Amino acid sequence: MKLDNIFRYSEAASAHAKEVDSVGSLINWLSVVFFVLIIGLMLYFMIRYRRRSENEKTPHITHNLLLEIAWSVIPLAIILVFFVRGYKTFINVMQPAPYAQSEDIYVTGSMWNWKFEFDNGGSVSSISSVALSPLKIAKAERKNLQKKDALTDVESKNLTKLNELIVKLENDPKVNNLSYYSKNAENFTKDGLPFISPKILTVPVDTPIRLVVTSKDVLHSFAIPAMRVKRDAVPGQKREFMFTPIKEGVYYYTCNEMCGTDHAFMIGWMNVVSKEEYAKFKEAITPIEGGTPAEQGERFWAKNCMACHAVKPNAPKGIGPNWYGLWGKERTFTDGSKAMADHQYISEAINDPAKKIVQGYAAMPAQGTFKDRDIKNLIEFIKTLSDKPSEPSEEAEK
Ligand code: HEC
Ligand SMILES: [Cu+2]
Repeated sequence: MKLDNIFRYSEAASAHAKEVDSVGSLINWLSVVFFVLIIGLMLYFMIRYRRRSENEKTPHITHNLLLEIAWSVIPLAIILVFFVRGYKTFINVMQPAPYAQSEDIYVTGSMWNWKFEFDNGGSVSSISSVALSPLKIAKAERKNLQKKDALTDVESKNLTKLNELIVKLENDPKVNNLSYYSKNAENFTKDGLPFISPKILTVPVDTPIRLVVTSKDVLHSFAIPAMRVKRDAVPGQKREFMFTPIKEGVYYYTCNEMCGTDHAFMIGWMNVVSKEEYAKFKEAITPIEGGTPAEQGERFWAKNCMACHAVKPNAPKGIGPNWYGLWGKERTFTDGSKAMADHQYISEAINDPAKKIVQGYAAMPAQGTFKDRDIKNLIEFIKTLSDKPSEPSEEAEK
């Protein structure tokens, strides 16, 4: 048995996991050493210097300089070692690599599940605890009915039935605890359906994965123990972290912030698969309606922007600049300043066209404000308008 197994780390399945464990082991072993040393000395001194008779007097010692310096400097040195090792590992995980190299997934926590959105517009969610409890399903249905202004005969009968069912379920101790829990347990069984269903968070092996974490309601925290990552999900903020899975397999993720009654059910599996499998997974979750973000962006362009902006190489000069090859290109403006065509620039060019005017053109007439999602789609479309669609890297949204 390896000595470190005493500390029972979960499987180390990401590139930086070993490093995290070694920092952990260092701290744990030092704690063991100091525990034994301190408790040992204490016990020894208790016996060795115990009071032997009623009139024994303790010698008066004011201080010992050497000893005091030693017990200040040695712990300081040890703590500095913790700091340097911990900081190096921390930066390694939290400092994002360039976008082009990573697979970016948006993670949104809400009461009580996680939603994962991929760059092809597809998304998967963890199983919401609401869907697992017959009581919660009934309550959700009742709420929907109660929202309506007028109910049909059938609906009002249903409402009566639901009310009866809810009372019955609420008084059923099995539903309130055991069966509820075991139903969850079934859903998270390793060999159960979720693994072959596209409903599982799936990521490719040996690829840097960037998770952009946020929350819809309260504070949650997204953690994958086997990857040794964890980041708080804060409403209104997009927080990033990266990891590179090194082993195919199934690992669990969890909410690590006590967020309310069903906090414990904000769990699910993450499936690490080969790159080929991953491509299949992504295909499976591609939305049928609406198309990919790039396709939606193209439709948006055809409706609103086609009159002035061409998108084919070598198109004749129009009223506005051709978008072909625009992504990542350096733009020069009438005032001589320059900027790179990235997320920030294109969003600004649409929302505030008078701010920077491309050299050789008249100012673009204001197009009104568009939804964040439309602009995102449009940018995805513009990214495809080049010989090298993945270049340059995607920019962080600030
Ligand atoms: C009436 C013509 C017209 C329409 C319609 C129009 N634009 Fe423009 N657009 C221009 C002109 C002219 C420029 C160049 C001057 C400038 O930068 O403001 C421009 C510049 C741009 C740029 C900067 C391009 C570059 O090469 O750096 C972007 C991005 C852009 N437009 C987006 C849009 C979007 C998105 C739409 C549709 C919602 C749209 N435009 C509709 C005329 C138009
Ligand atoms: Cu939570």
